Amino acid sequence: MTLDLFDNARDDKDKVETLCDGAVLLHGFALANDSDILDGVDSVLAQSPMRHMFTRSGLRLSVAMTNCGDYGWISDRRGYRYERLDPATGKPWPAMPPAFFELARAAAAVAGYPGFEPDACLVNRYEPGTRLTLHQDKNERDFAQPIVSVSLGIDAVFLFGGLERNDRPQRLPLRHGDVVVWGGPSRMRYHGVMPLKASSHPRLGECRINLTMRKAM
Ligand code: MD3
Ligand code: FE
Repeated sequence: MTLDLFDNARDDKDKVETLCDGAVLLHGFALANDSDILDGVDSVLAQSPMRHMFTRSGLRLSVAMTNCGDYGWISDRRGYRYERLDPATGKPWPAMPPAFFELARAAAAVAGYPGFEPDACLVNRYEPGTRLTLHQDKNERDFAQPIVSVSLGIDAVFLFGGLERNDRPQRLPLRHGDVVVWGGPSRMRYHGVMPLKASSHPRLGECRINLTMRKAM
């Protein structure tokens, strides 16, 4: 049985909100399947553990990451790119759990992007104080493909800016179960995450997990 009491406490659940041209926030869209999704996260982490990657210039990323799917996003002294093998294990990334794929596909369809078939899922882990600085996602081959992000665990304040780094970003609170689809003209917007405030989630503890599903190749 799922914790319906918590689900029902969310009066915004099932609200579909257009954030800007091409970007849609599906409030609580992952709540109905959240235990399958979290089981999927556990199985991915058991095969390809979370790790802190480094940038080309040798800086350690404060967000811990791993991946699943045919391709995984990595950063190291040679830069950012997608790879078929996990450098930590030498093996292919874990298969994308069906619950991830189906959620991404369904969310993309609701947002107006039917037929989405992600081949990569980046799993990001934030702890209180962790932030993600403004950046664009541009390591994927086809920018016409949307990106689907799933927020799990403690709340975050997401920043979404414009197409220029200097455009003042808007702040958007994201909660456990929220799904955002970024496509069309929003796909190349700068975005980031404010330093996480301390709080606790019943299943994940003092932690936020974000899944970012993409068509990398
Ligand atoms: C807006 N992750 O991994 S997901 C990332 O919460 C990343 O972990 C954030 O940005 C996180 O690259 C945000 C939401 C997101 C993802 C891709 C986007 C927003 C986006 C691409 C274009 C515009
Ligand atoms: Fe990003």
